[in-house]
Amino acid sequence: METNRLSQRMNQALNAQVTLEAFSAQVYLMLSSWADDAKLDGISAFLIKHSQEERVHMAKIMEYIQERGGKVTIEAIPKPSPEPTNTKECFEMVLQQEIENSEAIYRLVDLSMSERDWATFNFLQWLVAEQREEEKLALTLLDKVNLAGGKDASHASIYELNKDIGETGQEFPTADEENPLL
Ligand code: OFO
Repeated sequence: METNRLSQRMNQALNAQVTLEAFSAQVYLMLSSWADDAKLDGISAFLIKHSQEERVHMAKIMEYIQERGGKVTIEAIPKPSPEPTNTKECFEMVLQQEIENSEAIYRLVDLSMSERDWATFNFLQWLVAEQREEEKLALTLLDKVNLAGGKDASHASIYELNKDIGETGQEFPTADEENPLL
């Protein structure tokens, strides 16, 4: 008897999203490491916490595939693009990454609708809502960077920006809470 409740195509597409979330976590790690090297400790701390959030997304999708009787296959994670050269570029990369994630999730929603796979459609609504929040956060941070002077920001405004972003809250559960398999 077939016990995988996901179509082969959906299983593969969700698996690709697992890899994309892992890639996203790598992008945030790369940005955090750039910020640390640039002595932006607040920005670096924010980005490393966000990297963990991407790992929570990855773990939730893995758990969903397994719950439906599917198979998770761990693939290689591509190398992130080169480091930014200033804070504005850093937060443009953050926004770009989030938009690409949203678009990949929308393609999954389209697939779930075309297959009338309502369980997956329902699961994906959590990620759609999550992406809406993440795009909002990324846009707000980019606005702050631009207000501080963008790529021509003074040392004084970068100092304030670093402090402010370091204090930006990120409410998200740990991977352990989200995925008891971990
Ligand atoms: Fe920041 O996004 Fe995951 O999905």
